[in-house]
Amino acid sequence: MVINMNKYRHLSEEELQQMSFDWRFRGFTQIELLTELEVDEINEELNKLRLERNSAEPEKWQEYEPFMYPHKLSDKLAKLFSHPKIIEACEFLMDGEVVGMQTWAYFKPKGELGRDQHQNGFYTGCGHNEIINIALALDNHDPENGSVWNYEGSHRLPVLPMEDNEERKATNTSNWRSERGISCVMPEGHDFRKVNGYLKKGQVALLHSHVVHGSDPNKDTTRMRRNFLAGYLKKGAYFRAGNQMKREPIDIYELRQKHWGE
Ligand SMILES: O=C(O)CCC(=O)C(=O)O
Repeated sequence: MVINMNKYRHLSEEELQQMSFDWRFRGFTQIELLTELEVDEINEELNKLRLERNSAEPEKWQEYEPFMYPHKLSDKLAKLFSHPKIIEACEFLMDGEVVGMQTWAYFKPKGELGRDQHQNGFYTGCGHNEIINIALALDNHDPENGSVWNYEGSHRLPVLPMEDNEERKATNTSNWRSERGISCVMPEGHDFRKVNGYLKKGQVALLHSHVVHGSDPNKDTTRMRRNFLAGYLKKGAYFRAGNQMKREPIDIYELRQKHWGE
């Protein structure tokens, strides 16, 4: 693929070539973003927000429940959400301008269950390749601590039918209902390869709207698995607000200007 490098300031040609290949054939890709020290600062900030939330409403929150829209409460996280390299990657992969959609943070301590297999497009109702969800690894992620796995190439599938499992549903927390108990059904006899996830602390995974993915329980006895997640929509594309996330387009270029001066 010939890439017009004049358009890109934050991604190298090698990164763009790799991303282009991954997007075409795999449905997920990853880039380097932060140093370990920078991630430590993000972890500190998220931990502070989580503890404040929990102590403000102890009846409502379990210790490690996901945190919705943390960027709204923290300039540090708003800066991360509008990171120029992430925006550039999303513009490249969706071929156009983007708006911000959502942020949240996951804290997966040992023993925490994973998330059932799903396509993000099912929840947001977006068209093919019209939303990208990213996950910044705040620890090293691997199968032992329950990393996200993907069915390679499954982004070429349409939105799949969903199947309920009442027993799994009961494992959700009362404030975060979409983790378990509703999973997509893969086509019978499919031969998509399940690819385990490995991310180093500070790397970012980008997921195509339709790639089928999920995560396993954290079986590690000592390590957490935390991540900062964000969604970026192709400008003008349809999306569903959702009962839980109540999505609204966020002007990510305004945030980038404020925090990065570009
Ligand atoms: O990190 C996880 O356990 C799951 C993340 C995920 O599935 C998603 O962001 O759509």
